[in-house]
Amino acid sequence: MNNLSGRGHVAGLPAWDRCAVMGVVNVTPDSFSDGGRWFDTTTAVKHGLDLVAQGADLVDVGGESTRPGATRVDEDEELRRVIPVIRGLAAEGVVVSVDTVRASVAEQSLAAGAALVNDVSGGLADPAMIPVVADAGAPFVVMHWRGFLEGGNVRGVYEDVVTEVVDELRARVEAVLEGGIAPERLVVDPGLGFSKEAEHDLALLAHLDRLHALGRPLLVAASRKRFLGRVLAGPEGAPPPARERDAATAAVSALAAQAGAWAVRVHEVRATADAVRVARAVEGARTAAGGERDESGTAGGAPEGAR
Ligand code: PMM
Repeated sequence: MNNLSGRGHVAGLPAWDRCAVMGVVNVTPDSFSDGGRWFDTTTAVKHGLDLVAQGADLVDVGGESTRPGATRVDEDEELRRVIPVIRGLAAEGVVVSVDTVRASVAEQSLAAGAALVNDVSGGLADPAMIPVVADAGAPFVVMHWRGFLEGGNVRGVYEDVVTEVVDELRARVEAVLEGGIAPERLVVDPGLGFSKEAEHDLALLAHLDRLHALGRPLLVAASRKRFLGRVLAGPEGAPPPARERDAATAAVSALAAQAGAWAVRVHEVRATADAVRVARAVEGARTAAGGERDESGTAGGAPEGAR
């Protein structure tokens, strides 16, 4: 199996011929990397449109921070934040995803024009989530999640992080399928930074091929996360602030695209849009070179599943 075989297509969404770019609009006062910047509806819609102009293929709208230690917002407030933004972006033809762990928010977001439900709990936080998404026939992101963090990273203990994340995600995929969501609508996500230390995130990025074994398109959301701060700081230094991690984020986007990710979720779109396009061009050149060698009878066939 070549390293591009995982990309795949998600039923109900456009088919992109490269790793897609999901731009983030956090309509929150406290998201860890961009909290407070896009907090009112007009600013948030404009920001989403700017992300599309910069090369985003879809826009992920969230109204509740999942940052460790963040206080939960109530349902009414979450709805008040996200629904008008989703409506505004969908009216402009943007492919919108809603980032929520609440079934009621997912349901109303889909009614307002969202095309995808991105649930960082993979359906664990709200038992009504899977039935709602199944009934709507919507695509669904299942992220690896061990619960909201209370009082430190107690759940971030692993003997073999890659094996455990793959096994736990497989169990969630099975539960979601049993709940009636169609397999062709599922996306999986290793949940970088969720109950994970920097070395765990890096190990997962080093082994995206093992996540492809789940047989579903893969979303990678590394943008501005803590592990990038650690990498950039080195062993002794202080991590740069979240907004100074965008070049590092674009580097991960190129690596994830090359490893066959279906999409990358990022706050700063332009550099990542360039990164995935370069990765696509290199992939095309590799395919062409493989084809030429094929004609001369000296190499194997074109990569399976690469398109
Ligand atoms: N991370 C965050 C929010 N939503 N969704 C998915 N599918 N995967 C993630 O890793 C993920 C997510 C937290 O980041 P933010 O608060 O900076 O947006």
